[in-house]
Amino acid sequence: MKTIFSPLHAGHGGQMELVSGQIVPGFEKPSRAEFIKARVESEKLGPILAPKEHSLDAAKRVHASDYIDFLPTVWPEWQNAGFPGSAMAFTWPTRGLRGDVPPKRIDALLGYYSFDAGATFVKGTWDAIKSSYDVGLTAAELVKAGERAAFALCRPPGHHAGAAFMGGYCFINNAAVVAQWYRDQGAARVAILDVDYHHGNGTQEIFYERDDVLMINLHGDPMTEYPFFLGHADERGAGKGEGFNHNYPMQPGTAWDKWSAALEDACAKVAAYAPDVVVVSLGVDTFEKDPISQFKLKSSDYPRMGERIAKLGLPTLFVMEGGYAVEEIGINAVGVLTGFDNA
Ligand code: OKP
Ligand code: ZN
Repeated sequence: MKTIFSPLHAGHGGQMELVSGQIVPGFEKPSRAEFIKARVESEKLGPILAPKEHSLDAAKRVHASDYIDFLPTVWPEWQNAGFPGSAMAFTWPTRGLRGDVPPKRIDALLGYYSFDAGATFVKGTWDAIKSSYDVGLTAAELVKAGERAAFALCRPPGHHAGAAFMGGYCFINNAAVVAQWYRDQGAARVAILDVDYHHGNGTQEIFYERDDVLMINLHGDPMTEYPFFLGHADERGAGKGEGFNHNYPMQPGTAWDKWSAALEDACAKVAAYAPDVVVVSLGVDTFEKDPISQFKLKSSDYPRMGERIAKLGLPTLFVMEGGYAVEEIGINAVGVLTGFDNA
């Protein structure tokens, strides 16, 4: 299959993040995408193409317009304010505070538009976000034009970003953008299958009250795993979306036997829904050696994941999300894709 990739992702680098009371170098770093690209080449997955530029209209179909307009202003405003370091929130409008009045200071606005301190800006961040968005849409167009599948090598990832907030390394929700784009191009139903280790809280929020986008998440139980405040099994959708959101929270230590049983159930739901296209939020942080995750999938499991998804027999768009075991990230992500192609 074809891969869409942009070198502009690399300008989003050098971030620090808060882990267990310490500020440490960010796990979501540029080498992730470079390892994946190198593996796409060495495995001869297919051609690697540059993204086409797109207007932000498709982003505003799933995100609040003011949120999307805010993102490119962050770094220039942070510079104007004379703040050092990377642009990062430090106050959030949680229970008991006003969440409806945007303040007039860039560091405060960052809190207004985020749910954690995990989505930080440096000089090249906006260009990377925009390139990741363009990568997603360009890959989506390939599948719309008749390719069986395509790989959007997105960086930064997207699935924690909600309609009007960033967080967890995510800014624009690339999977949500492409799902909506397919609907706007005439698809009657779209299924999103999120196999990243972390619950895709942003994607769930965006489609929670809709029956035209089926949302399925396999992830670490939020009782003990990030993002903690969404992703429980009883979240089944609301209004006409009731029954169109499915969560499979799993315990630390989960390996292929239990994980693949959840995938089997998820695939049965996707098949029953009969979507026009499947969008896979492809995180490979389920890997046994992932530095921030607790599942135990092995490199040999990823091709089997791809084979199972291929068995659905549906047009499929893979959108890159997480995975932090940098040495193996290419082996595992491209393992899914070759497993799919060879099925
Ligand atoms: C993004 B994606 C590690 C803290 C982790 C954020 C994780 C974001 C994951 N102790 N904080 O879903 O891979
Ligand atoms: Zn993740």
